[in-house]
Amino acid sequence: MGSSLSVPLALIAALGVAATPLLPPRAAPHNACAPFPTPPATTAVANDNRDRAGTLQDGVLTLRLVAQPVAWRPDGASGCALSVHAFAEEGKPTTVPGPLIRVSAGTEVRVMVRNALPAALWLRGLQDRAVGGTLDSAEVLPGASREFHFVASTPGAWYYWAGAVDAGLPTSDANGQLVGGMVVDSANPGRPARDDRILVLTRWNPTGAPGNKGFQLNAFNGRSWPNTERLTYTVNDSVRWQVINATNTTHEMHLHGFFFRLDRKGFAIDSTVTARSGRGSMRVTAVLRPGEWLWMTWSPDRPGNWLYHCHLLTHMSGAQRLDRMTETSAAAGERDHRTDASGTHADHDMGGLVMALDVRPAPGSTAHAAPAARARELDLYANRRPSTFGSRPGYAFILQDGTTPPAPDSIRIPGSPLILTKGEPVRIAVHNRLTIPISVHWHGIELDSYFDGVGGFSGAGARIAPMIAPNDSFIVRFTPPRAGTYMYHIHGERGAELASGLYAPLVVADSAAPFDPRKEHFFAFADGGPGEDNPIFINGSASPDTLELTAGTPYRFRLIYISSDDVYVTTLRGPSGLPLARSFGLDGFETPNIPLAPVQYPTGPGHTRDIAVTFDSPGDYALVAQRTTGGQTTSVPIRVR
Ligand SMILES: [Cu+2]
Repeated sequence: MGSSLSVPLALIAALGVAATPLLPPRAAPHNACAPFPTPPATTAVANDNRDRAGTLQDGVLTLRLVAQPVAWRPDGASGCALSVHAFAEEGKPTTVPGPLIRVSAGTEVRVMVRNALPAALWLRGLQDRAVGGTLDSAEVLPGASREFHFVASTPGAWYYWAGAVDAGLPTSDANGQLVGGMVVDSANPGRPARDDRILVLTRWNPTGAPGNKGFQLNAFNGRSWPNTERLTYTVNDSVRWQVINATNTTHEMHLHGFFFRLDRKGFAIDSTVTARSGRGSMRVTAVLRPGEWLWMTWSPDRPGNWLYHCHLLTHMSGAQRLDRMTETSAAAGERDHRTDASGTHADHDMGGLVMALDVRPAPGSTAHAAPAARARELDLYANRRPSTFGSRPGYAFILQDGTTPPAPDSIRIPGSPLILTKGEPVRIAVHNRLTIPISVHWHGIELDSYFDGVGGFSGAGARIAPMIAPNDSFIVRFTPPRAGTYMYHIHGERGAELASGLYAPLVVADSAAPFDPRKEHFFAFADGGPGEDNPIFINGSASPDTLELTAGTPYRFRLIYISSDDVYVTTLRGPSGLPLARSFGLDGFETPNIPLAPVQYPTGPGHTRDIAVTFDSPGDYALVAQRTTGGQTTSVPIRVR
């Protein structure tokens, strides 16, 4: 018997899984795993979804699956183990997520499923997903087997799953890892497979977890940050990902530094496919609702370290690491407010649904020279004002106006809008006046990795951006290449800095169409302060002032969504129903020829939206935000004269 490390590594090697963690796997501190029940002796292997399960012969895929108990270690061999149920291909190690069924459209699939668990299982998803079809379920009794037989006709990134009850989605209890990808490729895919990857999201969210309220663990292909796989690309690679949300909650998946094209979306749970290939909308963030999957393509044109992560804080914060399960919320808050700069954002503050991308320079390329053009110089201060939210401080990014820095306790929420010009270099000195190290992300801006704002990670090779220590500053340089609406915000956090104000609009205007404050208005949708059960803030207030506008004037509304975790439905209401407007830009990427439609959309954090609206007639209008998880609303009254 080898050491506890050697067995899983041998299994990984046997499967040809070359998962490269960003950082050495972090050994769990002594006793950190104590709250978890003793796991089964067998450890699941993280499935990177590069190997197809089963045997393909004469156009028929044959696969034998078994559902059984297993220890799942989302942080690798030295991390804590969760006792879960998962699938194995008979005779092979159990994997999380389950074995990948991957076939070309038209392939006949025969899957035998054996239930080695002590309770009955309901199986779903092992069937064809022809558009318009409905999903069946089938019960497999303990010790019994059942065969599923179908022809996979419809391309998509589906999944199969099992649970104790005949439910519509995977659960997030011990059965939450009883899911596996089922990818059906076009019969004639016409693209190289090298950069094609499948990312399956799963979740563990027990009820009654001790201490750390709201604790949950979310994983990419069976691994959780900082032990997720590091994906490696070369500049100009053509990258395609099929991202499958096999969790029972919504995620807002954000790519740093690059736009991606959303090619196709669908629901694993009801056979719907939404083809978008005609327009291929461009995004930096895409929502994945429960049971939803997407195809996305992108091409890195700049080297460096980048992230792909969920923008919901509870799915990407360090608080969801398994070795912090024992911490109470109060202890976590205490730790989060410590003042030392030793732990960086990357290795300390993030957890869960975060994936590192390592983009290497193209062969033969050399580092390009610093831009010759003279940069516009700005000084930006991260300020703090005590007792802003009851006894808790408020924060803001404040731009220096003139030659004198702003007072350290001057704040406005959201922070100062940055109005930049497309193609014009800017140099921003970020001064940290807080008591904690910070890291500032320029969300949606295509810039050099070093300035992307993930302290301890952004950059390349030995040149890694530091955290900005208290009383220190950091110079950010970029030349925005695209006009649109963006934002800047603290990246991740240690306490509740985002909810307490550390975000602001960032506009890139075209020099041919300069920003016009009379006709362009920001609406920043965010949390109304730290803690729970706060109102929705629109532009820093739960009861915003009335906006006075004029009928017949074309306006541009720039909407910015930066709550910690909430999705808001935004509605523009008028005296006689819902006025029509043109939503012509999402995430800063403008799309031409969008028809007029009512303004009414659910939007999660990490998005921006541009709306063109002309009010035909005077009256009282309102832009209303409503939380999807509750009835609470905040409105901006708009009086049109
Ligand atoms: Cu998420």
